[in-house]
Amino acid sequence: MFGLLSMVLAAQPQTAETFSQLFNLYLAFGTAAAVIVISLLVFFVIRYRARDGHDPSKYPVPGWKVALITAMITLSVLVTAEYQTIASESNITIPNDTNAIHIKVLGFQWGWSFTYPNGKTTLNNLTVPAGAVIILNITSRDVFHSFGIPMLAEKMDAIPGKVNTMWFQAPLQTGVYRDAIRCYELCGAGHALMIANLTVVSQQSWQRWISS
Ligand SMILES: [Cu+2]
Repeated sequence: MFGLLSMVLAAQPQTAETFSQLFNLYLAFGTAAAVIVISLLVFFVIRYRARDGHDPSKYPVPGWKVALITAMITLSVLVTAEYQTIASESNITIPNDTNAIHIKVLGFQWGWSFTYPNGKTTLNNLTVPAGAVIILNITSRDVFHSFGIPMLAEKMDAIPGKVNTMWFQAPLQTGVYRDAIRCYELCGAGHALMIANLTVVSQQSWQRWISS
């Protein structure tokens, strides 16, 4: 478990890094908002609690200045978050890389089959060379499935009659990432067992593996 975790952390590719950065940005905004709102709530509850000799109608009502400051803070937070999100778009766009390896992914009840450029096919195991750009063309043989690699923060629908494309950069750390791939669309009795390994090999081993 910890072995896998340290492998994943050591080999975070660009796309996964982008998503974790965005996640941390939104988490920071969310935490700040929660701290401010809850602190004010507690402060107001204590400050303006019902007491003998206090007339609630005598307290001042916040004016347009408070409304303006609130609007400006909200706007700048939204602009920052949106800017970061849009700036990450280039990491999601399929790269125009001539060395990219195109692999066909077929989901079925219940498993995943992978077909490599030379026609070689594997079942429930996706083997890729370390660091390479991998372009997946994902479809389904029967019902709706969803192909996901959570450690790379990636997911794509597998729909019969339609090919969806997704890409990732293979981790730099070689090894077998057990159960790294799973189905994210409830697709029948065997859905929970629709799991595959991601195997990352060195460039030399890849040449040997693909031609065997
Ligand atoms: Cu499925």
